[in-house]
Amino acid sequence: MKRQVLLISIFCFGCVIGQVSYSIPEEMTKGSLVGNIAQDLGLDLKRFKAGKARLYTGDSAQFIELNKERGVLLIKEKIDREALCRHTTPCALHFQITLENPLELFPVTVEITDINDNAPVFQKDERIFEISESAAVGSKFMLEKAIDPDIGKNGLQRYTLNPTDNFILKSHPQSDGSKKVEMILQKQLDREKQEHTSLILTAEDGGEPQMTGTMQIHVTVLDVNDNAPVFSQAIYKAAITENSEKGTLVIKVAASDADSGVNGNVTYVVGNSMDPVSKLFYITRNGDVILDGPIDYEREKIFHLDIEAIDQGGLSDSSKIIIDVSDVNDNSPSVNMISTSDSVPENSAVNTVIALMSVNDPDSENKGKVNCFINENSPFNIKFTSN
Ligand SMILES: [Ca+2]
Ligand SMILES: [Ca+2]
Ligand SMILES: [Ca+2]
Ligand SMILES: [Ca+2]
Repeated sequence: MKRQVLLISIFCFGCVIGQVSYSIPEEMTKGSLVGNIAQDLGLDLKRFKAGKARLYTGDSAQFIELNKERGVLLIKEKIDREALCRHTTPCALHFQITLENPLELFPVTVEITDINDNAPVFQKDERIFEISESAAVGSKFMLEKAIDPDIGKNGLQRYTLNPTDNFILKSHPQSDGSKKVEMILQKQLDREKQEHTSLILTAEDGGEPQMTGTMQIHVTVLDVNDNAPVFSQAIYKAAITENSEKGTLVIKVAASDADSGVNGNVTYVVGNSMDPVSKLFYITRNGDVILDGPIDYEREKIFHLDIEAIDQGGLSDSSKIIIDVSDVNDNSPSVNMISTSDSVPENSAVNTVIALMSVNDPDSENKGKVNCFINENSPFNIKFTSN
């Protein structure tokens, strides 16, 4: 740094006697050479010493000192252009070299040029946004500006935002030369796909080497109820044994809802309360379908139960449960006399019908199969007229 500064420090504008200007970069270290003032004023060192050469700054702070013996101007105190001039250009120090016997006065100007010694800086490291997933494309979100106290191309040049999946940057030049920065939604957010996004806003200056400042932008996507519950199956199949007790679990059903919180909170109901079937079953919060009444295979062998899943926002899905009732042997065969004869003549022919009866068992298959017997020693026999 020191060496580079020394090399570029001196500019003597034509060396007009009586008026000297130098141009030096800011931040030169104490003791660095600003200019060979005696030579540039065309004076020899004897005159400098005899004339008691002095540097006069008036009231302003003295950043530069005169070395009378060598006839040179040196840095007395490191100069920070940003502190000295802020955004004013050009930034210059004005002072006089005075001599006595005879009295002479030489104005000197030292222009302080900018170096890129400041990175753009954001006031905060991060910013949090909470944005509804229903926010419209084109929605704008104001971002904080960065500050770079350097000037010209060493000052703030542009902003970038990464990644750009959902948001793009837009900056508007302001009257004070700064830029208003907005983040614009360019693709709809979807909480169900991505609830949190982190972006990096970078501010760049145009210096060499370039300096940058960054800020983290955290976006939390707020949920809206944009998903209905969905049953895991369009049709469920279940089986239950008749005469099962109240409270028996028939089947477990489930519907999922991609939303969060109450938007995804699903409750179940048995559909169509007008249907007597709906009185026989109920569904718990967990989707357990529970028997709530008597079921009799002989009365109903199959149930079609309509069910619904509803979220707190009122979105719903429906499904069906087909419940097969299985039979148990809960009926004894019954014998019903259809007609009987009060008496039978003793000379009745063999195979004369003397009584008609029906035998019935409403249970299914083998459980309903009936065998009929009659006393072996009696003169009567049983014949089947049908199944
Ligand atoms: Ca600077
Ligand atoms: Ca800068
Ligand atoms: Ca929902
Ligand atoms: Ca949602």
